[in-house]
Amino acid sequence: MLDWNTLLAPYKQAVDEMKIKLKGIREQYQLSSQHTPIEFVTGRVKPVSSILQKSKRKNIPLNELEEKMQDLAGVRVMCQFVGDIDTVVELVRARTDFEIVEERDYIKHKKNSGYRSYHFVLKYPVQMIEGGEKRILVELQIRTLAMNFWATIEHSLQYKYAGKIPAEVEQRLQRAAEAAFRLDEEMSQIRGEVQEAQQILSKKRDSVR
Ligand code: 0O2
Repeated sequence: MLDWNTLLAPYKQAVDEMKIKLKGIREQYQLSSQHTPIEFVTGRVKPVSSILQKSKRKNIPLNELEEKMQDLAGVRVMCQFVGDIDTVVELVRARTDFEIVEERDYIKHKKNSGYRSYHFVLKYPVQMIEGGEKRILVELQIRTLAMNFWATIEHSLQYKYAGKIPAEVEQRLQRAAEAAFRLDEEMSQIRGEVQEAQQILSKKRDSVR
C-alpha cells in the first residue's frame, strides 16, 4: 500500500515554498510602486483521487508517479495582461533556486479545447531532515485572468460530463475561448490607461492609511 501522506509531503512543501516566493515577487513590485505582473498565486497538491484517475488514463504505473506525473505539485500565477505573462516567464527563467525541465507555450499554440496558458515543468529541491535534498517535479502554469476564467469553467464542465462534453456545449466553449482571447487583446490595448488608474487608486489608498 502506498503511503500517500509521506509520498506527497515534499510536494506540499514545494507548493508552499513556491507560493511564498511568487508572492514575494509581487510584494517587491508593489513596494517599488511598479505595476506587478503577478495578480495572484494559487497552488495545490493533486488530490489522490485525481492522481489515480490520471494514472489510469495515461497508463502511468503507481511506482513511476514521481517521474511521470509532472503535476503532482501545481502552482498557478494569474496575470492581468498577456504581456505580464512574458515578464513572469523571464523572471522564472532567471531564477537560480530551481531548474527548468520543460516549457509548453499553450498561448502561441492553444490546445484544441481552446485552452491557453504558459506551462513550466520545474525540478524543485526540497530540503529533507535526513540531510540532502529531494528534487521533485512542479508544474507552474501562468495565465491571464480571462484565460483562468475560461479554464476553470471548462474544467468543471469536463468534470460534470466526465470528459464527454456535448457538441453544442463544446461549440459554446470554443466561442467563449475566442471571447476570452479578444478580451485579453482589448485589455492589452488599454493597458496604459488601466495601469494609470490603478496607480491613482493605490496612491489614494496609501494616503488614507
Ligand atoms: P487538474 O489538477 O485537475 O488541473 P493532459 O493531462 O493529458 O491534458 P499533460 O501532458 O499532463 O496533459 O500536461 P499539460 O497539458 O501541460 O498540463 C495538464 C494540466 O494543464 C491540467 O491538469 C490542467 O490543469 C491544465 N490543462 C491542460 N489542458 C487543459 C484543457 O484543455 N482545459 C483545462 N481546463 N485545463 C487544461 P489536470 O491533469 O487536468 O489536473
